[in-house]
Amino acid sequence: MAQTEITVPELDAAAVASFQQHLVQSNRIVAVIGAGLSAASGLATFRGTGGRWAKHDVFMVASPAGWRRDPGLVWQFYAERRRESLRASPNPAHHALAALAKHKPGFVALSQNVDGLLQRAGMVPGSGPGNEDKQLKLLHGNLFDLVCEDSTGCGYVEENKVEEPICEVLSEEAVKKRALGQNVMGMDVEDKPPKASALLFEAIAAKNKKILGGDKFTETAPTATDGAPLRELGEDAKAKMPDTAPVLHSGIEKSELPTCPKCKVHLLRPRVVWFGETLPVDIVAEVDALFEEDKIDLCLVIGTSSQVWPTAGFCERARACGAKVAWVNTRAEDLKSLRDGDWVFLGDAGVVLPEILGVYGQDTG
Ligand code: BV8
Repeated sequence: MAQTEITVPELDAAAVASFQQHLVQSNRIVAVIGAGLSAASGLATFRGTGGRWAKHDVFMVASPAGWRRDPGLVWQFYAERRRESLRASPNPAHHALAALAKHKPGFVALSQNVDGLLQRAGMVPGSGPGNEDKQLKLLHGNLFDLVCEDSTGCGYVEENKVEEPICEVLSEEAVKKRALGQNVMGMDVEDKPPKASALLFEAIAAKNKKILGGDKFTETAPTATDGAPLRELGEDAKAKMPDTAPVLHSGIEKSELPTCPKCKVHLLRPRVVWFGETLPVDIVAEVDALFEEDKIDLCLVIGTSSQVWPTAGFCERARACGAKVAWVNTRAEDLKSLRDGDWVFLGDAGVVLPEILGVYGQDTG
């Protein structure tokens, strides 16, 4: 996947100099990382223009309710992201952070990203007994780890499963043919692939809002008309859209999805943290311990809209430990808890990070 080149305005030399002066003296450094770190690798973020949540109802593909309702749709969403991430390469920002980890043993990266790119740049993830000192904490999990959906009764885990496809129905061809969630229950995909439209996704969201209130998504049994065949919806169809738009279904049966090889009963799912699920307990404990330390010298907030909790609160927790804060983002409006004295470096992380980290962002060889 081509790396996207984004030109950035010149950084303020005085700001860079004062940041680097602080960096030299910093031992305990925390980075709070979001999808913007991987943008230069060609991976979509979540909430920006063209972001993932513009195309998918987040609660249909990244929540336990969405999984219970249609695990095939959830798997289609993650199968696509696995392929995109495997095709992408770490960009200079990933490499700069991996180099910083070698120069500064007190550096720890708290990443919301599940794309595996920091690992491929050389950072070693880990948490829990014997791994407390690992410098990469995967707050929201990893696309390439699979777990049994029965995490308590079975608990099967398969790490770094990069083989593609995971199963026939999730192959690129099969997913394209089923056009991610655009199939309607009972429709024979083979000869009549339906053509849903953005209008339909809007109608679905409107329906969810009408039924459920707000934008929370919980299971809704499909109504009788939900299976109604999709019609090619032209512009003038807006007015005629039925008030009960068909509920989208992947059309994938559970039997077609990967089954846990240990219990042979439940499905395998991606080991990622969905909305409404807690972050991995080991990581929560280590993050709490980190923010109970008496001194954090520097907090880098990189490529995140700081909208997802509890990660969105980490910057303030670092400040409470004495940290000075540096922001790296393309959008000033996303610097949620900016304070006087913070460093603000607006631009593509792929360009800015190597520049501000200087020698600390260069490999020790
Ligand atoms: C939980 C799955 C508790 C993996 C994701 C208060 C406290 C606790 C919870 C909550 C709370 N309030 C609300 C909640 C619930 C919820 C939440 O936060 N909701 C939000 C939306 C209000 N939180 C949870 O459910 C969390 N669980 O707290 O458990 C609990 C306790 C008891 C019982 C049950 C639960 C779980 C959160 C994890 C959700 N899973 N994804 C996946 O599919 O990837 S979240 C999703 O958002 C991704 O993981 C993503 O990483 C994360 C954050 O998004 P960002 O990375 O910031 O991406 P975004 O697109 O938003 O922004 C990109 C930024 O980059 C932008 O600023 C852009 O300007 C910038 N940028 C773009 N290009 C570049 C760039 N910057 C630099 N260079 C560039 N080139």
